[in-house]
Amino acid sequence: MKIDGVELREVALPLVSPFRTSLGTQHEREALLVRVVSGEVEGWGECAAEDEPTYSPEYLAGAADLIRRFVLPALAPHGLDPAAVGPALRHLRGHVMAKAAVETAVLDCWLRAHRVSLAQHLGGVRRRVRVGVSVGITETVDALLDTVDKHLTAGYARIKLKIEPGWDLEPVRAVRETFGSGVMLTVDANTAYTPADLRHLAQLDAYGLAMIEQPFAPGDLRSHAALAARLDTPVCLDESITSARDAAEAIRAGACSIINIKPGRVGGYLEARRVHDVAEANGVPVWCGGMLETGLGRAANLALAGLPGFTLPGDISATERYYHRDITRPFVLDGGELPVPEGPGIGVTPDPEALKSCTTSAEWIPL
Ligand code: OSB
Ligand code: MG
Repeated sequence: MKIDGVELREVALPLVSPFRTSLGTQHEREALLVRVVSGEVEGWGECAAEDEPTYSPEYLAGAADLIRRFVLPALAPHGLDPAAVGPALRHLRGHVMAKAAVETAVLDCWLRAHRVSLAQHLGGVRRRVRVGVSVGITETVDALLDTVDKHLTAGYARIKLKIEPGWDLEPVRAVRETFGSGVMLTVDANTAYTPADLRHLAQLDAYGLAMIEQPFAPGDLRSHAALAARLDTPVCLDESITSARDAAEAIRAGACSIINIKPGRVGGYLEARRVHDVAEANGVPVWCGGMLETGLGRAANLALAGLPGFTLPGDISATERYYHRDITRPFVLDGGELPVPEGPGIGVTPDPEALKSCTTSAEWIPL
């Protein structure tokens, strides 16, 4: 089968409420969608890159440029073959999120043509997955307690608090004291600390956290290992892990005992499965991270989260936590779980009206 062409579409979806992390505040999610067309079949991939290169070195306009200029020409000779995408793009250094978006669209199209779901293809074993919610930094501790209360009432299986220097011990203690020891609570610093903060971070051990996520710079495995040696609280890596090889290295270095797997950050769902396999072989639990995805990315993440090693609740929240109006059917929380889509490919498609109303640009590139 041949790829007829690829559409690059940029969308902008206002968030239900602003999302503040140590990296900045987001009011809307701008996203790049890739649509691959092959005959009567099409497939979708959502690029995890954000509008600014703060979480990752990639950014939306850069990803679109890379896809246009280098990815599609390299892909053209291969036809519709998901297994060929990785090898065909290996000579392009980095840009894992841009590559992942294209590979996902090719994979979705190919799976739809073969009437196989992404969950089946990846080796999923669950029809429903437990999910958590990532709670941004708020103006006051009271506002944080209100937000957490709302999410616990909704039934989320885990609460993750974003932290940064000046917003860590106090909010964590307040949440723990207010909601009790039964709540699975974690923190995520998005690299906001330095090795000099080790003693300060060690005080988090008092609050029974299920993990501390990425306190230090992506390349600083040594400080993560030093923290892991000092704390009872497990250390989880996010930004540091961009491949299965990174995962093996981080585990060997003692830098983490849990891994957050984001398919975009590791170059796609096929590499995400390899990260999962490496972690599983080493007894390291994993969970599926989020990038404030639209329903397209969320559907695919749910398929991944059904793999056996995903034993911790992921950052895959219900649609209403992110958007008033998503581009796909909404995902609704049920007993702290979301259903893994069952249809062919990623199992969802955009609603044409909703898609149109949030589109800021669209470009058709014949192959
Ligand atoms: O570090 O996990 C992160 C969102 C954007 C960039 C980085 C992160 C996040 C989140 C949100 O925590 C998770 C979600 O999509 O619900
Ligand atoms: Mg994170």
